[in-house]
Amino acid sequence: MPPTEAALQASFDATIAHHDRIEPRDWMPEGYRKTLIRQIAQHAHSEIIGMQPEGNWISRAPSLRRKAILLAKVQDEAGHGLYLYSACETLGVSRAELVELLLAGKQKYSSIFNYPTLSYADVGTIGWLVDGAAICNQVPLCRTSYGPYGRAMIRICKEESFHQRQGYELLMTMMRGTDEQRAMVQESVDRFWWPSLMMFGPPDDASPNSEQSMAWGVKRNSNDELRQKFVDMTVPQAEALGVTLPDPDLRWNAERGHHDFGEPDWAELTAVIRGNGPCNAQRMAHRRAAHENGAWVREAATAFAARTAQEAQR
Ligand code: FAQ
Repeated sequence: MPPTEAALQASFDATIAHHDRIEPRDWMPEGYRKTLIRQIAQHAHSEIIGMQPEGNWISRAPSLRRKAILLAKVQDEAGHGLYLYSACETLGVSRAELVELLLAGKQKYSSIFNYPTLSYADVGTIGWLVDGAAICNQVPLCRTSYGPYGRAMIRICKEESFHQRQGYELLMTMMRGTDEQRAMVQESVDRFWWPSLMMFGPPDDASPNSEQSMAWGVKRNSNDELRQKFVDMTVPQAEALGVTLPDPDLRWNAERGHHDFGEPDWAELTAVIRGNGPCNAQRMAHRRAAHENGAWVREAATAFAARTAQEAQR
């Protein structure tokens, strides 16, 4: 006799309670599957759309060395997108369907990639702050309860750490340069600081998904916990760099053992998530055009795979 739904649920609950992993072959509640598809797809889309702001500077990198580094980083982001789409496919949804949902505006990508990159210092700031925030958020996801997602995150986090260091090294080099270069770095940090804090999502009391996602072990920490961790990690790095973080309320609180900091503009985050950020329309138009221009590659690859399979059968 097949196990009852109650028995399957009990076995799922026990796996979660033991911090063991749920694997694709295991029974899982529909809500758990949907939450994972939502979060992993959003993450995958973020990696692919996230190639655009930095990709903007590949043809204008200041030296061959910087160009090679930037090309490698942007290629890594494409790779992260692919690992994540693959992890998502284990939940019974195809990559083609996920891309359609993104293009139809039914799935999201990270707010941070809707801000423009106005100078080469932004390449460094994205590495330092945006990859830094991504690492804070993603290291705990290596222990997420869904096996394929956690395993993809382990590999991604290793590469993200390298990305963060390349950004910091670029900014450090600029800070050791001319007054003009130092001003470029400060101006870039001023623009990216608050949007980086918004990457962690709305505050906990306005985060509809956190409670259930944490109960299922999909998320291991709340949005505010991770935001605090990021601020505490970044302040000493800013001091070492010699840049100011644009928050008059930022100070060490000895009692809490953490930095206090100002409130991000949550209305801005809502507007950006709803599609009204500075670059939303541009990012989606570019993604749509890339998808359409790539149609012949997908067709050719599919035809080649079918022919190879036929030949193998013969
Ligand atoms: N942007 O209830 P919550 C990278 C949405 S790193 C857009 O708190 P949740 C690396 C949220 O989806 C960036 N939407 O949601 C890189 C939900 O809407 P929904 C990607 C946001 O899921 C670096 C609603 O608001 N990282 O790409 C944002 O529990 C450099 C309510 O929010 C990940 O995706 C936002 N910032 O927590 C690449 C990490 N925040 O779906 C290139 C994995 C919230 O119900 C260059 N994801 N929303 O319609 C997560 O950890 C979580 O999904 C959160 C949101 C923390 C982002």
